[in-house]
Amino acid sequence: MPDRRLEFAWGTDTGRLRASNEDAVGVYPDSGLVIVADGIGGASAGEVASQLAVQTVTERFHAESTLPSDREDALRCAQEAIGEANRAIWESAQATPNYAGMGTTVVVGYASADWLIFAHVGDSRLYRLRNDELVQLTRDHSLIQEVVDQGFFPTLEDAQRYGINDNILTRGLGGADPVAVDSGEEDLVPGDLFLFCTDGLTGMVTDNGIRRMLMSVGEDLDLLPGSLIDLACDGGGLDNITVALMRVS
Ligand SMILES: [Mn+2]
Repeated sequence: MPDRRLEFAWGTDTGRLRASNEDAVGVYPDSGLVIVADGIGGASAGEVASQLAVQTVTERFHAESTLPSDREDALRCAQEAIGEANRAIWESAQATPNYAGMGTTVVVGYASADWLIFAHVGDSRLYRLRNDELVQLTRDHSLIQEVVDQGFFPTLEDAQRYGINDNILTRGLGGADPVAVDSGEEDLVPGDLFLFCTDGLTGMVTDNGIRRMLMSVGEDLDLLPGSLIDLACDGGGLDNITVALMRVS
């Protein structure tokens, strides 16, 4: 295994309002794999869906004796893994009446020494902080994002202020049909800090608030997940909060 020069830290929290945590997170520092999912569904179904997504993607990446070694293979692996997770959730929902209608978002990242590929469905996000500039690398599959894309509001925050519901997904895992997966890739630069997160963070904290918190990180990356979760709780903590960080050192 080459020296990846990558550090990871992560955390998940129920927040202040919800009775249970339906987010799920899987981080595998030795593999360079990060998975964050935000489940939807009654009873404990959302929890089942998000955990099934993390488990299926984890198993798909570790199924071969070697991990994907180039971007093309890695992107294909991530897309196939998300497709398999979509089917696994749908099949589980068909088999168990309590799980009917369950679904989940997912955002997957897989990094080698020099690059990161990512793939996602839903409104869980990936951000990159580079030179103190925060860029959202994923585009939400949500109603409010579509309203912004159609030009009704300049930003998500404007649409939110106007009262557009920010909880309606236009795409998620758990449907009968193949799911369309969006993906991308990044060249890694020393100092880059990547944040994978659920909407329990981004619904409670502005991008600028996230940027300032990421910029405040010192040597100890392990402190950052708790600080981001505290920030989301201070902002209301109305939803489950999950964050996973990857730093290129
Ligand atoms: Mn959520």
